[in-house]
Amino acid sequence: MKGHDFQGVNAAYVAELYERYRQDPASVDAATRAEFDAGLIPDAEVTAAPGGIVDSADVAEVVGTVNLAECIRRYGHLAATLDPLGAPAHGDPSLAAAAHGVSDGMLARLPASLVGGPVAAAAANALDAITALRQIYCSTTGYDYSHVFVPEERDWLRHAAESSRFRPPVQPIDDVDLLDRLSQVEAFEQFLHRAFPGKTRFSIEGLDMLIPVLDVILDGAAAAGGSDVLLGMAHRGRLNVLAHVLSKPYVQILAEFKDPVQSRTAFKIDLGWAGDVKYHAGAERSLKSLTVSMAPNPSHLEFVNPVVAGMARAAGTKVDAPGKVTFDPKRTLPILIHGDAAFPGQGVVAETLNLARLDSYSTGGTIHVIVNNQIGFTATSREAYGTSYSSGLARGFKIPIVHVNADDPIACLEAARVASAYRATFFKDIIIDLIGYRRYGHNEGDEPSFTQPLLYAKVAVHPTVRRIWADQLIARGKVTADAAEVMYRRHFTVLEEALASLKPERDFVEPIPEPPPPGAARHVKTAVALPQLEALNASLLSRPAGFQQHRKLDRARERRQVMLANPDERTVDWAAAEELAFASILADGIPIRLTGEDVERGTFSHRHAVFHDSVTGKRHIPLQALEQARAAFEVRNSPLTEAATVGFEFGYNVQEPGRLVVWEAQYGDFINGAQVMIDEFITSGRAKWGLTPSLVLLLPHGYEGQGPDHSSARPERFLESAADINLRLANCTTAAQYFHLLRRQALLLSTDPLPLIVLTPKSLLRHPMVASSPRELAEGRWHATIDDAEARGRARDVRRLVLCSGKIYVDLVSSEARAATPAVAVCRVEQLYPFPAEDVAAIVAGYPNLQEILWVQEEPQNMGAWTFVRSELETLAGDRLPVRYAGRPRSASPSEGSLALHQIHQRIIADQAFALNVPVEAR
Ligand SMILES: Cc1ncc(C[n+]2csc(CCOP(=O)(O)OP(=O)(O)O)c2C)c(N)n1
Ligand SMILES: [Mg+2]
Repeated sequence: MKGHDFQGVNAAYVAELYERYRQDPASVDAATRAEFDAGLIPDAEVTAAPGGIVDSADVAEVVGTVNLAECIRRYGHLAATLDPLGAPAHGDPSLAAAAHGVSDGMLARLPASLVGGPVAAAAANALDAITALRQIYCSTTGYDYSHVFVPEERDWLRHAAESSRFRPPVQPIDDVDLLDRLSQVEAFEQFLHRAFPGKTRFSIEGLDMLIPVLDVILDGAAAAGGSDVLLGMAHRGRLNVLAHVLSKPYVQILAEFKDPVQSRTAFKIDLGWAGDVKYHAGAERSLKSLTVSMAPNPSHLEFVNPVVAGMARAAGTKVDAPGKVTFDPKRTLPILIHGDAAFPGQGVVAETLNLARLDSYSTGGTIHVIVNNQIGFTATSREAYGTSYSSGLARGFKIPIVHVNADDPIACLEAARVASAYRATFFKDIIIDLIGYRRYGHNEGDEPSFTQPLLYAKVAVHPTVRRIWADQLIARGKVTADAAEVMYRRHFTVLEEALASLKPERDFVEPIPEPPPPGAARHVKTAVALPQLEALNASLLSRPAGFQQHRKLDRARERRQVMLANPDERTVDWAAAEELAFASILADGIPIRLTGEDVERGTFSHRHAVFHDSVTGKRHIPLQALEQARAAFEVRNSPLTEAATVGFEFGYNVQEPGRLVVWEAQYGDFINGAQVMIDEFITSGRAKWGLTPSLVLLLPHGYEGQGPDHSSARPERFLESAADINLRLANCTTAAQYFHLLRRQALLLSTDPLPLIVLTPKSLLRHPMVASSPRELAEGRWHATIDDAEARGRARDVRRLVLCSGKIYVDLVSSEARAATPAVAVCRVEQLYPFPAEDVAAIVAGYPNLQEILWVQEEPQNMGAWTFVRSELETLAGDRLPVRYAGRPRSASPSEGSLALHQIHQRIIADQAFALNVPVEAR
C-alpha cells in the first residue's frame, strides 16, 4: 500500500495514526491497524511538508471508504431487520456510502483491504467487502459493541461477527434437530392453551428461540468445564424453561395446573408452608457435568438478579483454606433472563450490573438474555424506556450487546455461541437482546387488542418460528411437510399422555420441605474457654514484621493486649467481642463473609477488620492471618447500594448455607432500600419456596438525636413479617450477648438455620455498660431476656416491671430516677423474635407483688416493638396485670430532627418509666 498519497490535514492525521500504531498497534482502531498491518506506510516527506503532489480525489475516496466501513461496524445495527413483525429499522444516515462521498463505482475500484477484517480477504474489491459487511451488521443481527473500550475485546467481537465463525457453514447446526426442539417448545404451549384455556402460564410464544439459545449456552458451559449454572428469570417462558431446560416432569407441571389446593392447605396449617404460584418455582437438574439451578423468583421483576449473582459467586468461591477466599470464574455461570420493559425500568438491574465488575462481587460474567417481546403488559417501548434499545443501560457498563431477530434461528444460535465464547474468553457480562413478539396478551386471559389493535392484528397472522423454520427446511429439501407435522404431533401426544396419566395430584406436587427439628438453638454451646480466647486475641493482635499501624490505633491495641487479664472486669467492648466471635467461628472451621458499606473499618470506626500500613499502604487483615483459623475470612466494602448487595448476600447464603454470611448496613435506616429483598426473599423465602436462609443483617439502631434517617432500623417491619419461625430478631445490649449471638448463629447453620437480624449499637459501641467481662464470654451463653439483677434483691418491693429492648435500657438505668425508685425493675428483652414468652413469664413470676407491666421504647408508638409485644405480653399477663406503654407518641416520622428535642423526649420517657404516681397513658 506504500504509495497512497495523502495531503494536508489527512496526511498529518495519518502520520499521527501511524506513529501511534508503531508504539502500540492496539491504540489505533481496527480498520486503520489493518491498513498498517497490510503495509501502508505514510510518506515521511509528504507528512513533513503537507501540500505535496497528491491526488486529493483518491484520498477522499480512501478516507470515505474507511469511514463507511467503520460506520457500518458501529451503527449497522440501527439498520438491521430486528423486528420479526417487520417494523422498519430507523437506520442512520452514516450508513449510506454517499454520506462519505463515495459511490458503488468508486468502491468497486478500491481495494477490499480498505474495509479490513475477514470480509476483505474474500472480497475482490471494496464494494464486495462493504456488501459483505452490510450483510453481517445490517441483516437480522445487530452487533452493538462500539462502546466496549477494551481494544482486545472489541477486536475479538469484531472478528467473531465478521469471520462468521459461529454460524454455518463454519460451525454447522443440526437443522432437523432444531426443528424438533422448536416443535417441542411450541407443542408445550399450545397443549397447555388447549388443556387449560384462559389459565395464566406466560407463554413463551413469539420468543420460542429462547430454549435453543439456552441449549447452546449450557453446552458451552459444559464444554468450558464449568460445574454450576445459575439461572434467574421472571414469568415469561418460565414454564417452558423449567420443562425443557431443567427437565421438570410434565406430570408435575400439569398437576400444578390443576392446583391441588386441598393437600396444600393441610400443609399450611402444619408447617407454615404457603407455597407460590407455579411460574415462580425454582428447580435444579444435573445436565452432563453441570448442576443447573433456577432460582425461585418473586413477582417483583428483576430483583432475582443480584440473588443469582450471589449464588454464582458462592458456587465459584473456595473457602476451606484459612486466609483469603479464592474465586474461580470457570466453575460457575450465571444466566439472567430479563423482560424488555423491566430491564431498563428496575433500578436493581443497574445495581447488579455495577456489581459485576467489582472484584468482591464479580461472578466471572453473566450471560444476559432480554426476552424482548417489545411490550410490557400494555405499555409500548416508547413508554418504557428512553434509550434506543431496551438494553441501552448496559452500554455504560461496557457490556457488548447482540440484538437478534427471534424469527431467524441461525442468527439466534450464532448470538448464543458468540455470547458463550465471549464469556469463556473474557469472563465478563454480555447481552443477547432476543427480539420477538408476544403471541397473546400479558397473560393468556388478557386481551391485547384493547390497547394494541394494529400490532395484534399483525401477530394474529404471523407464522410461528417453528412454521417459518419448517418451511425453510421443506424448501431446502431437508424434511418433508409430513415429517415436520409428525414431529410436532409426537410432542403433543407426549403431553396428552402425561395429562391422561395423572394420578392424584399430590403425588406430583413439589415435595414440601421439612423444617429442622426444634430445640437446636437451646442446646448449642457458645462459650469459648478463656485460654482459647487468649490465644485468639494474641493472634489477632500480632502484625507482620515492620508493619506500621496508624498511631491513633495504638491505644486500642494496647487495651486489647490486657483486655483478658482480669476475667471479671468489664473490658471487652462490642468490637472486640465481634472479632473474638469471628475468630472462634473460623477456628471452628466455619468460613465467614462480611460485607456492607465501609465495613472494613466500620461506619463508627470501631471495627478495623483491615489495617493499612501508614507508610506502604499495605493491608493487613488479622482474621485472615489468624493462626487458629480453619476456614477463610472475607471482608469487603460494598458499593453504595442496599437492594443489590442484600440480594447478593442472600443468594450467596442460600447457595452455600454452611458459611456465615453477614451484611451490615451503614445505618439501619437504609435497610428499607432493600425492602423488596427482605419481604420477597429473606422473610418469606421459606414459606413460599422452602428455602432456609441464614443471612445475618447487622443494623445500627438507636435514638441518639441524629434525626429521622439515622435512628431506626425499623424493627417493626421485621416483626410485622415474622411468623412461622422465619427469622430471629435481636436487639442486644452487651458485648457478651453479641458474642454468643454470632456464635450461636454460626453453630446453627446446619441444624436450625434462620435469618438473623441484629439491631446494633452506635454510640453504645464503646459504652462501659455495654462492655462485658471475659468470663461472660468464656462461661456464659445467649440470654433471650435479661432480668434486673439489682431489683432481684428487692423483688418483693417491685410493683412495676419495665420491659424494654436495646439502647433505651441504658438510658433508663442511667437516669437519676432509677436509684430513687426501688419499686421499678427494668428488664431487657434481648430477642424480640421468636418472642421468648417463657423467659418473660419467668421474670414476671419472680416479682410476686407486681401491679403492672410497662413496655418502654424510644421508637414512636406505631413503630418499634410495641405493636408486636403488646399481644404477647397481654397473653402472658392475662387478667392479672395491666400492660401499658411508655414512649414517643405515634408519629409519621421515625424521630424528631433536633438534638435538643430528642434529649427532652428521652428524659420524658425515662420519667414515665419511673414515675409511679403519674399514670402512663395506655394508648
Ligand atoms: C417490580 C414489579 N412491578 C410491576 C410488576 C407488574 N408487572 C408484571 S409483568 C409486567 C410487564 C413486564 O414487561 P416486560 O419486562 O417486558 O416482560 P414481559 O411480561 O413482556 O415478558 C408488569 C408491569 C411486577 N411484576 N414487578
Ligand atoms: Mg416485554
